[in-house]
Amino acid sequence: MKVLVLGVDGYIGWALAQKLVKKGHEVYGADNFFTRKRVREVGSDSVLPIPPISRRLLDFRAHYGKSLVFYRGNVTNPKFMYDLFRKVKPDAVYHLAEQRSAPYSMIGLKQANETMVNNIVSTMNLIYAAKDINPDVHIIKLGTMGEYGTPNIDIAEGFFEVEFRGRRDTLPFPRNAGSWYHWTKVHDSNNLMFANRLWNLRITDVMQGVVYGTSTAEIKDSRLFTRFDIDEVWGTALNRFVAQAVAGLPITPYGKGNQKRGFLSLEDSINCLNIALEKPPGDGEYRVLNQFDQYYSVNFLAETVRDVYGELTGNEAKIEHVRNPRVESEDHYYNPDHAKLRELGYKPSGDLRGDIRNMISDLMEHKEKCLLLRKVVMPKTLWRGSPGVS
Ligand code: USQ
Repeated sequence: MKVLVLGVDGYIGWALAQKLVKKGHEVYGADNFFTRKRVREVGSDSVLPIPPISRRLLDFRAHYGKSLVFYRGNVTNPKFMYDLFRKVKPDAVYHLAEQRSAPYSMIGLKQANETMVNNIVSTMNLIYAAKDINPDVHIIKLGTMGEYGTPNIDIAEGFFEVEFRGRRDTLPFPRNAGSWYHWTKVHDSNNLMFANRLWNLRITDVMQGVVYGTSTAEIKDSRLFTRFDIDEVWGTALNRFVAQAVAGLPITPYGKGNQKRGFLSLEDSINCLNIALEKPPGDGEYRVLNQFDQYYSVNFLAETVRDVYGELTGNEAKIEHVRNPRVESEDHYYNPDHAKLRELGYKPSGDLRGDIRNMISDLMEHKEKCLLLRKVVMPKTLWRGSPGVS
């Protein structure tokens, strides 16, 4: 298949491209290096070294014996998106090219607007390019479990049957996001659903949990590393906790730490995204997949990292609850469905402690870099402090 990965230079994009080429697909990628640039702007960097794209592409070719055809450009530019579709004529396209950080979207109005435009406009461009140029393409769009929020009832997988005043209907499960970033994903889902109704586009909308990990089955060589962020803006919970332990910093559950989220390893994320490709929805179908392995509380993850780090190194990592910079429930019910990917063949690796052990070993080799980034690890971006125009 001809597969186009938008956002191929990112954490998931680069790992996914390797999986796809190994599976025998023709892989095309696009990126404008937004993440590299914005990560530098908050004084941070990927802990695992990632070379410039020119070097990455050479190493990719040397390792896999096949090229990744790369296009540099901005997916919020409709002309760039249309040209890509005309040149590549993809059978499937992954949209991983959105601004992906909740804290980044909460820094202030400028970043909130940038996130809105980047994410919503890029998805609109994708919808129209698909409709005008290649209406049979399978769109695999990365959404987030955070679209649903944390309601006090079970969370369905996209749609649910509801009875109200004696009448029944199947409706989209309510979305109630917790950052401007997460809301952009809700808007995207609404737009994709409507595009499907208008033009019968074939769409998989992936509600993905928090991804963790330093490698995948493909990434066995440091020249193939994907990025790994640990700062307060671009790093995510479990990745940060492991890096904090390695750097001798306190592990930081926010607030009470009883908030729960769905988590999955990078390896599982790539496998699920590959299953979505290999088992596509029917013609004209819009489907939603809740993509995560298990849900955990932040406290449970912090304690597990502390324990595994202790077993592996004999050193003690400290846990320090810090004031929650976010506006979110810290104690809540959480029970999302996640059956569909399993029905399609997803077998979770299911070894959280083993994954954490591997991450600790990988990061120990880059301990200096973790130490260098110490200044940008503690949370500074306050949800309620988000400034407008000064
Ligand atoms: N958290 C801590 N301590 C930290 C960092 C985070 O307690 O040092 C807590 C947060 O308060 C939150 C939870 O961990 O309750 C998850 O935060 P996160 O930063 O790991 O993840 P989040 O901001 O929700 O976003 C990440 C990705 C995003 C993806 C999302 C999936 O950046 O792209 O969509 O995970 S989900 O969380 O399911 O919506």
